[in-house]
Amino acid sequence: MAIQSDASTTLNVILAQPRGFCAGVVRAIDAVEDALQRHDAPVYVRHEIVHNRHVVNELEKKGAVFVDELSEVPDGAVTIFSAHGVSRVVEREAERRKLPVIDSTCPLVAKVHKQGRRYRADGREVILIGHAGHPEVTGTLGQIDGEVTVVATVDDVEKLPFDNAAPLAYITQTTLSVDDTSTVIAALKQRFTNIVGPDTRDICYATQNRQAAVRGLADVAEVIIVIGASNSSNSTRLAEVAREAGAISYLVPDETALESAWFDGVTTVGVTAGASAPEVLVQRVVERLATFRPIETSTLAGPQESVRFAPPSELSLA
Ligand code: 0CN
Ligand code: SF4
Repeated sequence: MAIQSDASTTLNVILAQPRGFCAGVVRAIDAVEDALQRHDAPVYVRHEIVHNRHVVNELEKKGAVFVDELSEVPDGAVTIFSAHGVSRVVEREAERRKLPVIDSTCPLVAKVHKQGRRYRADGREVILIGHAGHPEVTGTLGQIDGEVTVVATVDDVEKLPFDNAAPLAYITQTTLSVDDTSTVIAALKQRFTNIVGPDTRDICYATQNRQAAVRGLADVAEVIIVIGASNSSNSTRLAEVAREAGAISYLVPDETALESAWFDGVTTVGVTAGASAPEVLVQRVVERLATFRPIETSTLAGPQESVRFAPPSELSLA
């Protein structure tokens, strides 16, 4: 029988460390802010600069215009590529139109592009572990000559058409579940004798650290709130990792999505945020929790991140 906590029972709220913005997100948002300082509004951003409506809305208020395709950008307008990266086709189209581009592709995504091109130059077929249709995956596919095959699951690996001894290489999306990816890599290595790849090191430091932190949170909290957008790969993975670690988890865009019934009979709730979710939303979630029950807040000890990236070269020159 569920224990009914009355409205006066204290709810322990434990925040994950690290959580929220990563270095690539800070760099991309700063690039839009910086472009708005240097140029007359509007500046155009291809795709959401990062996958978060709150971030996008704030930048829109300051004069950024978000578009899906370059064809929506007027001639001559400052054009910013999002943190997720773009294909060579998009880059070439911007060059052809002589658009002044600021490329905010995260350096860790660009590193995967380079690695994929290197494997291809070595004469290997390239396999990309990731989710088809995600903009980072679309961009990475379009950065490597020839066909790149996308796999997401062990089932996909079993269906691959290559010979067992074919020269293959794999690369991965930066925001995958470390555990799921290890399983897919093990299946690739078991089936193919001549395959090379970076193990799970293409999964970026921010993704790995936030997943480790949410696993720690699941040891002490029955319910975990992950703040992030449903189209955010790294945030979605955090909610999955929390669930796999035994907690009940909810992915919420902000505090308005919280329901008081989620916390009935619960003594400890964990709160974390995806790499694209601003800290202000964490504060708002905590404040909303305090309207349901008296709360006591603490932070689970975890590593401090010190990664910082230099701005896109187009901005560091001026
Ligand atoms: O949520 P994001 O904008 O992107 P994904 O997790 O969906 O890839 O976070 C920034 C990560 C990057 C690139
Ligand atoms: Fe870069 Fe990782 Fe942040 Fe994506 S989540 S922007 S790859 S640091």
